[in-house]
Amino acid sequence: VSLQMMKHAWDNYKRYAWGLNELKPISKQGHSSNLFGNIQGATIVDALDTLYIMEMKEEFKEAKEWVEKNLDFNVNAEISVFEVNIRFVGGLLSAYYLSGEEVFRKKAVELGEKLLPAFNTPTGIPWALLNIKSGIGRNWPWASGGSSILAEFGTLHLEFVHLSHLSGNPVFAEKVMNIRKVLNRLDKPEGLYPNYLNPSSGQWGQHHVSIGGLGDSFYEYLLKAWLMSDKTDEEGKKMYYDAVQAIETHLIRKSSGGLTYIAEWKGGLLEHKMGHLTCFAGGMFALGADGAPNDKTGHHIELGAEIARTCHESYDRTSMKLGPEAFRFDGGVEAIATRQNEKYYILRPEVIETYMYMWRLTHDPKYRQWGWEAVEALEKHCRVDGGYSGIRDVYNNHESHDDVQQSFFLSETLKYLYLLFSEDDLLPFEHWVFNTEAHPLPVLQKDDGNKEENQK
Ligand code: DMJ
Repeated sequence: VSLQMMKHAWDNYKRYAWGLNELKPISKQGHSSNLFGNIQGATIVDALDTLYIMEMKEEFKEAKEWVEKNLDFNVNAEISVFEVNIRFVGGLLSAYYLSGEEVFRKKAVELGEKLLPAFNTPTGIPWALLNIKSGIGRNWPWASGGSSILAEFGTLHLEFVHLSHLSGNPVFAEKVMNIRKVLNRLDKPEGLYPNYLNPSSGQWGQHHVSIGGLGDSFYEYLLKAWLMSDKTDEEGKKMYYDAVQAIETHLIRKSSGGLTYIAEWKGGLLEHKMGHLTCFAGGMFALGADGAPNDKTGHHIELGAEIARTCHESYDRTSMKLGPEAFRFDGGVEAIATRQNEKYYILRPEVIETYMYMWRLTHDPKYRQWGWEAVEALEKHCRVDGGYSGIRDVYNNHESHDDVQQSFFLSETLKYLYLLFSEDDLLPFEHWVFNTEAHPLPVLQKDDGNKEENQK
């Protein structure tokens, strides 16, 4: 089924928005997001590995030809360093590792080089935004005191390690190792990482802590850096398990109805709200369970299972059976959105992602059932003639479509659904880690370096 969904999403993108970043499935035209500046083709690059894994060979071929002929980084464009890294660099790296086609490696390294000027700050903590022609960077105007964002500068590690591996140029890995060094020198309030860090002063901005938006994938990349290093990156490992410990103590709570959730922390006060983005953490806890110190393996799996259940409840308590952007545990509600501007669903993957990890790690059939409920809801409410669209209010009985088919719907949501219903030996976790946009990157085997040494 996810294959047919992919076909519908892809065919319509091709018909109405080919070469542009995303599709507007209701108005049947291209959608340009300023996250990618003038770089074009986000959906194509994000979808490459999904097409490959689903064995959609014709489509993969036409996507590859587009990349060869049209993917151009010599544009005068201000881009989001984070978004371009996770979607374009990540997408190209995966396409290369899966297919072995040189063009993807070349483009990934070329783009990586374009991103390097973002690190030209007093601390080496990169800017959020970069003009890839002039090399001038800056931060989001809304970010606390000119800060860079934890989930943005903390979500470069996996891709940059692979860029060094594939190019032979150590500079990429050096840049991301330095980010860790800066973080490790800083005092952390209660062992937590604030979402804001000023790249000039090297000081934290506002003490807001979140495992959802602005924080999320920083934690994910600590764990995955360790896994991707064939469990040799002890620093990443320690930072991950220490962070989880602090998160458990200060952020994880249980509602009176028995639902475990991850709250947000604002200068010591809890906001009892959980974002859809935060739901990825169920899968993360389960994925990290195996390496948990002090006999905590079972506990981390259990934590993953509880987050999965809470996030399923957030879906189940809506009329459309699709989850809201954020849900609350206060004012007498549990796992329900109370504010109008938190009731939307934009085809995000995190809940299905967690079902996929929980399925692979426990084989409890309920995760496939929950995934199937999501498929039915997507087909009923998000599928339109011209592709798939987000929904403005999941508590309403009538769809109001937002008219955007997000590129991550093809790279993540549909890929995780496909994996949820596939055998475990498709992209097995021993050999692959998924970047935060669901692009699989191979584990770098311990003895690889030696092999190369030996060959010299
Ligand atoms: C994706 O780009 C990535 O999953 C990112 O980590 C968070 N936001 C979207 C999906 O919701």
